Amino acid sequence: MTNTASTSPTAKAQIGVTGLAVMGSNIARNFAHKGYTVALHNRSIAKTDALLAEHGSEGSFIRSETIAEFVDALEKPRRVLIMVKAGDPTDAVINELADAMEPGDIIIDGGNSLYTDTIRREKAMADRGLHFVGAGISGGEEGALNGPSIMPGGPAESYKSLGPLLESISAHVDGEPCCTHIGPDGSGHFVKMVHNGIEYADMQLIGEAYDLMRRVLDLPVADIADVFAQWNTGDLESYLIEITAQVLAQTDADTGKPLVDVIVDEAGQKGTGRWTVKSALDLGIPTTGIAEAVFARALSSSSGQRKQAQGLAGGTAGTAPADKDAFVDDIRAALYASKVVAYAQGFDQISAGSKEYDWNVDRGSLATIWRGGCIIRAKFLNRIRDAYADNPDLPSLLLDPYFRDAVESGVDAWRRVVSTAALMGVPVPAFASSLSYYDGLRSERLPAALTQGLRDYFGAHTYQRIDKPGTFHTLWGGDRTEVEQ
Ligand code: NBP
Repeated sequence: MTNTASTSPTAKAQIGVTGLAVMGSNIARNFAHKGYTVALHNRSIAKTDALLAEHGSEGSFIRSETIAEFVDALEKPRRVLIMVKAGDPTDAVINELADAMEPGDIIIDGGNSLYTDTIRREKAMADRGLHFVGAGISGGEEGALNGPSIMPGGPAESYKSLGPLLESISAHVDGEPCCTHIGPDGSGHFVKMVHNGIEYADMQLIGEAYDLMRRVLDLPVADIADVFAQWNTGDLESYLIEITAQVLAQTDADTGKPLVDVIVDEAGQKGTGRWTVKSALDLGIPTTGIAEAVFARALSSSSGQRKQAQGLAGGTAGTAPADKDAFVDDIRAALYASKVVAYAQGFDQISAGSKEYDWNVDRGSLATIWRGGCIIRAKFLNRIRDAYADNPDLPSLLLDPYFRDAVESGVDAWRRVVSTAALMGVPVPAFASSLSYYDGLRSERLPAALTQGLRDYFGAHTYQRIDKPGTFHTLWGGDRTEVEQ
């Protein structure tokens, strides 16, 4: 074992990090910057040595080559953070560590694991007397180094020992750490998954706003960059709006065109958006904004089909609004309202997941720790935090007085944007579905009554009446009288 910096040969590390690719290296350095001694391990030793060669002088590290050396370098109870690829690699590392660790030690999985895997792993580790903490970590490589948002689940007891370390490396907003114990077993990875789903919706909405300015208003890209920069000084202030202005302002060195015009328009996805939608379907929660965002990426990537469909007529029903500034303002209002819907739906999914798995997730704390460090960090999250502080049982964010006012005052603009987009043939799946969701939510009666009638007709699925209790069926194939079941 080789020691670097000020670590003496017998000193033990307070935390170990295994998996030293971009995320693990930066988190290890972050711990070291905060004064912790960090044990380092990676499957291939070259990464460990590269980290020590480049950054060994930044703090106190202990190098290890084998899991046995790594575990031996840690003070007890041991705390090990795994930052490897999600799925089978994570299982392999957990099993190897579990064989070398002792009851009471803590294994933290900081990767993007599926929450059901985390539930399974936590149970398996608990059976061996080990604490297993599935921790969602957001903020990308920059956040990992300078302060991510951290969402640890797992046993509350482990948070007593682990919490101070994680809180010290997390981002801070108004002096508060962007890290809190989320709840038992898979809760941390579940909320991180929904966070990523909201990130998908947020980016899709931003993309639609940009596309409208481009295709309906014919604004130059540089002007659109300025609009986003301007929006970032108001209610929409957020990391994603800020970097949208920067990406749009970027000129391609080779062609002199805006960079966005030379990037292939096929959006990739690593899977957390898809997981969020699958979970929403299982829980029966309409997270339409996230689903539309996932589908929009899928459509963008159907390049063969898109190419062949390019000649399809779009009609001539629409004309561009005459007052461009007024329409830009309408788009801003539509973006804000749709964003409120996306967050309202995401928080609904978190409430449903929390209920399903008995996690008792505090939505206000979640909004608090998403204010900094993570990709969806936004001024807006202060409002969400306040909404849950005012009413912890809020049935929907849309019913909080502040958000209700904000959406109601923008609803006409929202309708103008969606209808203009439809008339002009510009796709706005997230804007439009958010507006439909809003209208569905506020409707006194929905056509679900007819759906129930149809289901009863073809499948005798029964229905309930608005005027008396009970379950009823109409004898559709007979004399069409109603019978109570
Ligand atoms: P990667 O997800 O690219 O994983 C690379 C690491 O996994 C390397 O250390 C590699 O070791 C190790 N590994 C693999 Br692959 N298979 C292994 C196995 N069977 N046994 C042991 N180690 C194995 O790294 P990353 O981008 O730094 O992300 C790490 C985790 O953090 C992932 O779960 C990711 O989803 C999550 N995450 C990433 C971001 C981000 O912005 N990148 C943000 C938030 C969370 P090797 O060097 O020997 O090949």
